[in-house]
Amino acid sequence: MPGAEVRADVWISEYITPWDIYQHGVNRILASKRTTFQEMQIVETGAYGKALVLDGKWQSCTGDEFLYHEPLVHPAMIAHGSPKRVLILGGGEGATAREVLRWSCVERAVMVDIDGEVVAACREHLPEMHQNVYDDARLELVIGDALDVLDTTRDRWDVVISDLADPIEEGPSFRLFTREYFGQVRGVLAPRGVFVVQAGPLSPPEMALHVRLASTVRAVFADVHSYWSYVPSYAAPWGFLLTGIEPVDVHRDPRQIDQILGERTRGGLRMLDGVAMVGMFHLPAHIRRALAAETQVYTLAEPPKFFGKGQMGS
Ligand code: SPD
Repeated sequence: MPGAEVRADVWISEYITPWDIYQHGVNRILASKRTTFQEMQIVETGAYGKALVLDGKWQSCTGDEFLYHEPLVHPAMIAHGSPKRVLILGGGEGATAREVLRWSCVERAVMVDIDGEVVAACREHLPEMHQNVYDDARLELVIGDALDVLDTTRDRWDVVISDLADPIEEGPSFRLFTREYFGQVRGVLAPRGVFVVQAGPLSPPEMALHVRLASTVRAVFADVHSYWSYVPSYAAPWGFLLTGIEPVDVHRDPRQIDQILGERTRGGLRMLDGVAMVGMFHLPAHIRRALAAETQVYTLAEPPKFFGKGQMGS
């Protein structure tokens, strides 16, 4: 590569499509193991800080995780207004729980992650992400299957957040991107309950997953909104789906959003305020058209098969 100064000896290579690779140069490997459920690495990269990688797929990193976790959490919390009970499905890094517990109205948050080894490794190596959120008495950590918790919980939740690893065929999460799963979530929501899903990339070659997930959520909920945030280490703008038992008002006055955040959170947000949030819900025309045209619904019989491969090497 003439003129380029390449600094790393070890690289995480994430295949974004069968023809596109995003390589992150690694300075240090902090943890690397096969857990009961998946391959896990926690690495320190040169450009984006420390990152969690599962089955070769980049999850989040200290360098830009705020561009993912703030948009994942706060629009749903704002849509509800004063959530007291919040259920987090996934979220092993602890950063989703960190954002939830910024809200002073939250009395109880339960985080359910299937992989205790990943949660333990993140607690050890990624304090920048969890910021000791596990010391907050409002948070309960459950190591278990989200589907079992949805089957057995007697609570009714004001906000449910689906922060799962992308639905690659070999991974543990693809069943949780289906109509059956979204139906189970609906069953545990409180009467004004709100649901948000991390819902895949919105780059032109990859956006089919998102638009089909939107169609799948529409099979269960009446009023579904897509929005996005650009997360540079994901190599694509990232999509989310927001819905609820009642219609969700996403086109608010930015000043009203700032007022809610000012009154009900302890602050500290880096990217999300009223202006930024309103912007996230204004998607370009080609995406809006694709969303309107899609009819495919993911089911347990026909689940999503997201492309996902990666490796670490010299
Ligand atoms: N916390 C789960 C987020 C999953 C995001 N996947 C990013 C993949 C980037 N190519």
